[in-house]
Amino acid sequence: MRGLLVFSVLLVAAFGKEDFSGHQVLRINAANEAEVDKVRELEELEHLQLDFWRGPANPSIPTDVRVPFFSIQAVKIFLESNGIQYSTMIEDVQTLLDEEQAQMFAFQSRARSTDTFNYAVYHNLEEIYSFMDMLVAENPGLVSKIQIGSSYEGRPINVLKFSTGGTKRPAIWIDTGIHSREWVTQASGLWFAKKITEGSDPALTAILSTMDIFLEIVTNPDGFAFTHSTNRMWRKTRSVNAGSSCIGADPNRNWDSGFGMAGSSNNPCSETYRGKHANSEVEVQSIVDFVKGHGNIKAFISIHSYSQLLMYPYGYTSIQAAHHKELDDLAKASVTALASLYGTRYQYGPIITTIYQASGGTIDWTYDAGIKYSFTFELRDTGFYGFLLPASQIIPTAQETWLGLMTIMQHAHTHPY
Ligand code: O2S
Ligand code: ZN
Repeated sequence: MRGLLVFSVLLVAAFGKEDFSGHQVLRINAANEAEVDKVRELEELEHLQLDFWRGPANPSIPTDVRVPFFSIQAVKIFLESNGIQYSTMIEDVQTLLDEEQAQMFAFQSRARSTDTFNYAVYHNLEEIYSFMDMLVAENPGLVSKIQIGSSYEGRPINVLKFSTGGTKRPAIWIDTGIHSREWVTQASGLWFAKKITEGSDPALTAILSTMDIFLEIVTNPDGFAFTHSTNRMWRKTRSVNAGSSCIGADPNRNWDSGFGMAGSSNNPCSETYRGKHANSEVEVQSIVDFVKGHGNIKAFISIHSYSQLLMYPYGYTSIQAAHHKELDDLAKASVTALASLYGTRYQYGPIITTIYQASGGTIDWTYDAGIKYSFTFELRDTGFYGFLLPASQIIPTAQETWLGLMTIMQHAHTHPY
């Protein structure tokens, strides 16, 4: 085992990709708040280099954490000595990564059209940007591409606009991939983009007769490129933090909504580092400028994975949103429609009680900016594969999520405000 580990570390050095051989993902089931607090102590031990995939939140939500090989014994001893239940969710992260890479390599092809594009595999940034250009070229009367900014490393931040006419019509915004490692979301975004152009659904045609749809598939291009080139588990942006060797800020903690409150970190090495100040990340500022410039966005849906949740504001406070009842009813209708296809069950509710306190989040800002129908989806799964969802689940995930999205979009269309 040790020999294999040494070899894989050398391999990384040779090819630059981070190797996760021997890394395990543990699922920690804290029985009460005291045990959750104990798990939080682990978060502070930077030398363990733990990567919390989810949590710690509250006793009703398991905490999933990726543990490097060299920390596994220490973490298991800590949990066992505190009587905290845990199980192994992923035995070896690199094994799943190797399978994912093999699948991508096997199906790598340069699609000549969005009809021959393979939606059932994961694609890199270049393939996704090429898809966007093909979709625009194939649908000149419906689809256009807008560059709303450039990323920290200078990549274009592209948004697809779907419009049948008019100017500054009431609009719906959907973004995927703000956390770069949540690959099923960008992959679903590609499927959504194609679906919108198919014109076979009268309900969608009705929406597009009076509303525009904006879809940002790669909302964190630098982070996404990094997940392909170097570290598949990267979540944040790739900005340099003055005074720290740690890179990036969490783009879902960087918005000017409860910024800096509990539910984010001021440590640049944390996965939930909020950034130097609100909107410090250009990937966030670009959306803020676009939303303010447009001024007529009626629904804002930001898509993450994993956990199978549909959430609405707030994340930074337990104060109920003014439209709590309407949002809760709409979330219930949305997850019911989603479940109707394959039986996939979602929980729903305000961010802070459905998952955990999170400050500086996207939809808290959009809601407080006046966009009533602000929602965050957490796609499949509930913690078998986590971020490493097999590509075979991309299309089913996209298909069921679309039903949930349509429920929200139809409500926004029939309930103008
Ligand atoms: O941590 C996060 O950003 C959450 C979503 C928030 C709305 C709480 C996901 S990535 C688990
Ligand atoms: Zn996320």
